Parts: sequence; structure tokens; C-alpha cells
Amino acid sequence: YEGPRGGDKNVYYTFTDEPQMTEDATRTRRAQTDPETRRREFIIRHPSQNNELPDLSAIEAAVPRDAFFSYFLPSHYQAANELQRILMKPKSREDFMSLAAATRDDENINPHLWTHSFLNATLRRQDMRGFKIPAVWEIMPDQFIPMKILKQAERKSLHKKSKLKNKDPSAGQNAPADVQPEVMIGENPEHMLNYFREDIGVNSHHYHWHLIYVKDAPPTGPESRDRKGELFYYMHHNLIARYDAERLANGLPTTKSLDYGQQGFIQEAYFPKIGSVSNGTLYGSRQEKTPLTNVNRFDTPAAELLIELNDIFKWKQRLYEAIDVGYVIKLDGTTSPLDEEHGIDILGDIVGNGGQTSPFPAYYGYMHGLGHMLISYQQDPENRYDTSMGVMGTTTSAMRDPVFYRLHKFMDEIFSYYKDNKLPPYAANQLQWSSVSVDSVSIESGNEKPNTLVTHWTETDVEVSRGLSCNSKSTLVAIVPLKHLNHQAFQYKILLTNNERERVSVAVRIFMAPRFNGSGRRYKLEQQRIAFFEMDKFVETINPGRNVIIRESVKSTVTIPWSQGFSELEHWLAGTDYSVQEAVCGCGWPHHFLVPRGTTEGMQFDLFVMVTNADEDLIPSAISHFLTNVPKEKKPKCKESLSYCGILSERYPDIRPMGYPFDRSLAEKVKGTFTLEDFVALYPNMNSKQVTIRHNNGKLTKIHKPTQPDSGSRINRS
Ligand code: CUO
Repeated sequence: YEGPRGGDKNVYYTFTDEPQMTEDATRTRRAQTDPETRRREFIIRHPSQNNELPDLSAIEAAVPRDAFFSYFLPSHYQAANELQRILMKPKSREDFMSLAAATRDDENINPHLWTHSFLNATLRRQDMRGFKIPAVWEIMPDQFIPMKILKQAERKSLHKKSKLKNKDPSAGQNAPADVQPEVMIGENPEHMLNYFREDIGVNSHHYHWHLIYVKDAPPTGPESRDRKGELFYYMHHNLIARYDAERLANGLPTTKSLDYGQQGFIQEAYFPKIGSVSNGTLYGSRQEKTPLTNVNRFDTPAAELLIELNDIFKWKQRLYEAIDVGYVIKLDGTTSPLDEEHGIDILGDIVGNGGQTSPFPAYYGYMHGLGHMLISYQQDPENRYDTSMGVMGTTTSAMRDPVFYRLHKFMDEIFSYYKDNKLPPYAANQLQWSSVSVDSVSIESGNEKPNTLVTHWTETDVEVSRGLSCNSKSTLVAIVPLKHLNHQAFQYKILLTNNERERVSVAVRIFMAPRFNGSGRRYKLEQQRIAFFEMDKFVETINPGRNVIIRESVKSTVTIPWSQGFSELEHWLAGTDYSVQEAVCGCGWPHHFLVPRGTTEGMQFDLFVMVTNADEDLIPSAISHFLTNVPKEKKPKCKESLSYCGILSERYPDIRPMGYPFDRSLAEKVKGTFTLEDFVALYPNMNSKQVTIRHNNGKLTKIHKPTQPDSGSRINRS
């Protein structure tokens, strides 16, 4: 959906199927068929030429064009919702696209607000199913790639183009900018985690997750998001667990909660190198040991940046009280029980989303969003220096800041307190399944020793031109090769015995966690269970007797491929043609980060595999999503991250509590003594294996974009 800003008012789009074109004399349309991709391109005239442009002044006043757009700031969120409502009104797809183009080209609209509203509208409009979007880091590269590098990429591309003028323009346009991101490892040990915190796949997942699980999604209907409070807990819990695995690999302690009630400062500094190319400023930065203070700023029109530490502390106390008494108070004076089925969902919603879905917004507050905002202004809480908010203020960039994990640990501890103190430990009959035993599990990876995983670096090209120039006639191509973690593909080999006389469907759940804690001691399971993160979950139907399942790592239903973010279509999984890519497809843990980095000498992890009855545990309509070979008629739109992102507009596919079986405390009598091996020995339907993750620091593979023939226009890349 790129197009000119000003000047030529025609806008170009690409759909993957035939657009529903209606006769309308007010518009000029042109269709071309690209035989290779079966795409159709057409031109839509701006409604502004017909005086159809809606009044956007209130939205523009709430979020000025040059402001940093914040998902967490209530006034910004409401303004984005208002634009989304406007974009939901047109009856046809063409009218929607025309209106979207016109609102985007309004000279006062904030570009990041527009992107948020536009993508949200495309997620919700049934007539936009099949609309392909580029990766979010191509749309907004300034939110993912340091400004300095973008400028270098831009300069280099322009320089090459002018040097090659009148010679071979296509070679100039497609030459990579050959710019490496900064590797910032100095005295500050926190820099060692930059490869995780600043990874574009990690941050893109987080952005898309919040785009889909919007705070005020209704409880029912096509726009509902099933168990969104519980998923807020579970997805972010996994982020912390994965981050902690990286911290241990780097010799750093695991994440400590940022407890507002006890600490007077934020230990970790953060100096972002990213900002906004449109307003030319970087996000605000923060020194080490910055005091935690109230925010008292009047630089948003809504005057809402009056955030008191005491409020957040007060909300925390009320939540702990609600957990202790077993219910939350509702606005009308009645109560809702925090029972086993709904308790975590209610708490997750209150903490994570506040607002409309909270039973009593004024009483329980909005700890998560205002916590993000409070932190994002700690460098200048009274706006004495006219600084911008920090990266914690937006979902595109919050995960870059070390304090993100500490804030989320603070909230995760509330959920853990609830689960550990109020929910009974799983009884034996909730854990065992006598129909199937897992006889052994192992990992095979190329020529490596058994049960060894290897990680290395990969350099992948990212095209940033679209985010640097708004001119669709521009022939600038700027490419940044980004270095990121990667791993050698591997297979799980699982030996099972089916004790029944008939075939059964098994749900296979795979988790992994570091084997030793930060002190180098073997984890007891009660301590280790919160360190487990999900690796895969799938369904297989097995015959009576002995079976072997070979599961390719690349099929993981936790991760999505890097290519899913790019505009070019990829036939990514063998035998599966994922031919359509929507905004929802950007949600998912990046596959290149499936395996934690490990250490050069080899770091020990525990692999845990559990099988349960798929027919009882999974939503029947969702079972096909977990199958290794997806039936053609049930083919999803793209590779899905089922555990972290669910299925759009459908029930969360797994009926069990998220994180099962590690989401709650072990029974009292075994808490302090049990190891993982002691646990799996009790239940034949589980097994574990010690795994080594070795990091090959010297290996760098490269994935460079193939040079494309010059199309003469940017539209073929959209
Ligand atoms: Cu995802 Cu704090 O939630 O950002």
C-alpha cells in the first residue's frame, strides 16, 4: 500500500486474488495481470477529490504528526481506534482502500498511528482477507533499525545510483548498501543481550501480538480474542523465560522484578539508537540508576501523563488482596470469583489491559500500560528538557529496553502468586495418560553428536527503502544486511507405545529450560518449571504398539519463518503452499530464535516431552492446525504460531491451562526435592533428555536478496 504523498493522487495496491471491482464512474481503475504471481494491480482515485475525506482533526489533535505514537497511552489508543472505526465504515474493499490512502496522505496524520489503525482494520475486515502486507520492519524500519544505519543505507544507495547514472540503473538500484549493525559490547554487560532485545523478529512478533490482542477486544463475536488475559500472561511469561535462558548463557543473573514498592531507581540504562525518520528525533534515553519518580508532564493534549508510583503500588496491593480473598470487585458492587477456569484470564485482563474489559477500571487501574508509560518518561518526568518518550512507550520497540523484562517480571509474579497459592497442584489423574507411553526422546542435528544443538550467526538482507521514501516513483533501493542468531535445523525423535488396540491421536507438547540455575546448581523442578519455554506442540495419530515420531524443528507451531515477514511469497514448508500473507501472519516467535544461543563450550538444557489425548485436550476444529501434514482444504493462511498467538477470531486451540503442566506449583511434599527426572519417572506419558546447546560464534551464513529485474516501478515489490 505504498503510494505518493501529495502530487500524484493515484495509489497502487496488490491483491493476491481477484478484487471485487464494481463499476463506479467516479474512479479510474486499471487492472494488469501478472501471470507469474497472479496478482492484480489497480489504481484507485483518492476520495479527497470527491470531497469524501472525513474530518480527522480530533485524531490529529490527540496525536500530532510529529509525536511518537504510543499504544499504551489511552488518548493515543483511542485516537487510533477512532481512525480504525472510520476505516471500518466503507462498504466495499475499493472504498476502504481509497479511504485508507486518503487518510494516510492527510498531511497532519501521524504515520505510526495510521499504520496501527490500517493494519487493525485489515485484520477485522472480512473483505481484506488475502491482502498482503510487507514486513512491519519494511513499513517502519525506523522502529527496528538504528537511525544511523538507515542513513548510511540511504546514502550508499543514492551514491551508487548517481555513480552508475546512464550505465546500468538496475544494478545501482539493487546493490546492497553493505551496512552492518553496530555490535555494542563494551563495559556494560547488558549489551551482551542486544542480539536478543534488538532482534527485529522478536520485536516484530511483539508488535503484531499487541496488534491482534488489542486491549478492548470484545468477549464475543468475530473481533473477540479468546482468553486474551491468560495469553497476555502466558506469551509474556515465555518472553521472560527465553530472555533468562539468554542471560544465563551470557553469565548474567536471571531477571529481577522491578518492584515499585521497594526500589527507588532503575539500575539499567538504555540509550536507543532508533527514533522517527519523519520527525528526525530519537526516543528518550535513560542513565543507569535513574530514580523512579512520578511522571508529571503536560505535553499531550489529554494531560494524562500524570502517573503516580503510588497508584501502581496501590493497584498491586488490591490485586494481591483480590487473589487472597478469591474474587475481584466489579464496578456495580458485585464480585467475580477468581476460579480455576477464569481466574488467570480475569487477572491477565486487569493487569495487561485495564480499561473496558476490567471489572472495575478505577479500582484496579491499568498497571501494565501506565507502567510502560511511567518508565518511558523517567529520564525527564516533568518535561524540563523537552525530551521524547523512551522505547518502553511503544510495542514496536519496548523489548529493546532491559527494563521491559523487569517490568513484566513484576507482573508475572502477580500471576505466579495467584497460580501457586490458589490453584491446587495437578493431581496424578490430570497429568497421566495410560494409553500412551513416551519411551524415549532424543534430538538429531546433522552430523552433530546426539542431543546436541548448534547455533550460529546469519546475515539477512532487509530492504528499508519503503520506509525511507514516501515517493512511489522513487527508484531508491536501500538494503541493510542484519546479523542475527540462527541455528542448525534438527529433528526430535520420539519413541512411543500405544497401549490401546486402536489408533489414537496424541497431542505432543515440547518444552525446554536451562538445566542449571544462575549459581550453577541443578534446578529443582519447582524452581525450573518457570524457566521452561515452549518449543513445539503438534498432533500425530499413532498405531497400536510401538511408534516412532520424527518431527522436524522447522515445523514448530511456536515459530514463524523470517520469510513470512517479507513481501515476496515463499513456499516455505515442503508440501505446503502458504500463498497469502496477512497482518495476522506477522505474529509468532521468530524461527531463527527457536533455539537459545547457548555457549561456545556447550550449555546444558532439559528437553521435556509430554503426550496427552488430543481429542480431549484440543478444540476439535483446531486439531487440523496442529497436524504435521495439513490437509489441503484446511490449509492455513500462513504458518501459524498457535501457542503464542492463537487462531484469529477462533477459540484458543488448547483447552488446558496455558503453560500446562508447569503453570502451577508442585504438590507440597515434593516441592523442595523433585528434579525433572523424578517428575517424569512418575508418568509414562512424559519423558526428558539432557541436551547441549553449543554456539558456533565463528560461523556466519548469509542470506542475501536475489537481484530482481528492474520492474520500472515500486508497485511490483509491494
Ligand atoms: Cu507486550 Cu508490556 O506488553 O508489552
